[in-house]
Amino acid sequence: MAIEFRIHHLEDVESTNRVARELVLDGAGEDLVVVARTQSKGRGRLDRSWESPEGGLWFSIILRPDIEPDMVPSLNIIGALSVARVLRNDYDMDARVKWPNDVRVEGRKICGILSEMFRGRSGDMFLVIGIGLNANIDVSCFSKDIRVRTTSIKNERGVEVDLDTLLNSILTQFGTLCSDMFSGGFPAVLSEHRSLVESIGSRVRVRPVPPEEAFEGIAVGMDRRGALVVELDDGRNRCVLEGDVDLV
Ligand code: BT5
Repeated sequence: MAIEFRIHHLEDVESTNRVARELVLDGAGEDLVVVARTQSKGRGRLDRSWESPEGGLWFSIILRPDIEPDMVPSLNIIGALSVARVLRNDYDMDARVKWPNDVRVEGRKICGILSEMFRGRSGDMFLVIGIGLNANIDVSCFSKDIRVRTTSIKNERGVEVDLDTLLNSILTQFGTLCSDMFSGGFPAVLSEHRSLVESIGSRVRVRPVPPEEAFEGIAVGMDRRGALVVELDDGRNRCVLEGDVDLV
């Protein structure tokens, strides 16, 4: 059954993930989406910053999923796949996924995802999936170091899009993919995700999180949780649940 999301619109916030967390601690339930016009302290993974001017789609989905912690990456995969599907189907863009969950168009990042898990007041585990999508942004407004590696719907298509329509389309895909996953259809979800992942079959350098020594190998696929499987030079396979991956 598709999820009925409630959407909470805000103007200028520090970070929608932070607002989402505060709402949960104040007793808000799951299936709530917090969306903001701008973020002054948008966050990426590992405390990196996320530039969030007006025109982007900055939102966080609050879920209370009944899953083991090692399955959390599967929900990130669903987030990335939802965005990629909408960009591909509705906006005719060749959106691909850079494992684990960046969405890129011709090698330029258009969307990033930050998931955080924590306990609500009742002690239940909540998951906040924060999604930042460069929609009606001209990338020339980004700082110099990220401008060259970044794109937006506006830059790719030459038009501005309706942000509410975009959000609803992504949430519809997200809800559908979640129901597929919980009804045993995750292998199909993974195989669609895999077909869009840029690095499969290529030599990659992996920097695992939590930090461990970086290593290289051939990205050969993903396991049932969505972890990246890398074939090392000695023939062994190593699975990475979280980390940064670059092509070498
Ligand atoms: C991410 O981290 O890609 C996760 C970004 C999640 C942002 C959303 S917006 C709604 C919600 N609320 C939040 O506070 N966060 C989430 P990571 O893989 O660590 O990438 C971060 C890096 O991307 C930065 O260090 C920059 O190099 C680059 N970057 C920053 N802003 C960007 C943008 N708008 N578009 C593309 N790249 C960007």
